[in-house]
Amino acid sequence: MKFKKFKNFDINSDSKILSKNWKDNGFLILENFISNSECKILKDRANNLVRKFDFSKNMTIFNTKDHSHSSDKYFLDSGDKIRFFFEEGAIDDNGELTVKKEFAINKIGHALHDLDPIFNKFSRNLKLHQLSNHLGILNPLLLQSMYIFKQPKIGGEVICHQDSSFLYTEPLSTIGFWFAIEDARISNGCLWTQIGGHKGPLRKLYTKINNKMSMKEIDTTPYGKIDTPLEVKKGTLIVIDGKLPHLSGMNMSSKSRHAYTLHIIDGKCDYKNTNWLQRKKSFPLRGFI
Ligand SMILES: O=C(O)CCC(=O)C(=O)O
Repeated sequence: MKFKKFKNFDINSDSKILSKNWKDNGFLILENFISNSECKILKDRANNLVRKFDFSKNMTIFNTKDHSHSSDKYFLDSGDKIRFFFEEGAIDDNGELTVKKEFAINKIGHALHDLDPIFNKFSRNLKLHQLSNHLGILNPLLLQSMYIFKQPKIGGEVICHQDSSFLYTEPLSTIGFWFAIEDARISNGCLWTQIGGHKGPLRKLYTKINNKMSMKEIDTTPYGKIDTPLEVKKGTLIVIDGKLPHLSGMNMSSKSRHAYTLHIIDGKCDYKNTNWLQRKKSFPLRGFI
């Protein structure tokens, strides 16, 4: 099945077709949303943060298959911090790195947008504010950011999920902004989805039970066929409905696949205190402007 790639998106002239694509498909592909120089600025910054990171104190692996990070304080407290998570394949049985440090990190999360001046400047963007309003989020709040490396040869698989399972509001309001900082192809682990898959129910809830995070099944409807690769050029923004099932495969190629993601919620909705990501009262969520 085909979907539209907006070439040089303009919210005013594209407004109707944008709404139709969003409603029908559950995602939008906006090519050239950011420039090559913006991609370079973010990439250089992320690489610099990794260079300065002292990993001798913590080596938490990010793994979406068994959620081994779920019991890890370093992960659970990272919602309002800048923290570093390793690729599973980057650490051997003796706890030693199998690759150089700059090729070992799976992602940096989860408050780059508030704590790092470069990511803050990039994320607080009027175009994203207008787009969020257009998609029905009238009071957008920036909740979570991640710089994802999908490293060559060892870039970990992200299994099929819906973002609202992890960032749950009542009513549902989560939207993901996924910026390709490098070209994303099938070979280096691009996103895959089911067109229109957001029309199904929310299947799972990653929620606090007895003070521990657990994945609870709330609807047994199986996911549809995740048969659509979203191959995109660097500079493309993919906008993802919180209920759209999506995944990315392992990166076995020699090319990395960097992406920056930002997740927003509507401030009018109830963000649950059973979600894993919690912020201190003294560090409230803020909008784009
Ligand atoms: O970039 C990836 O490989 C997966 C990202 C993702 O699924 C997400 O941010 O929800």
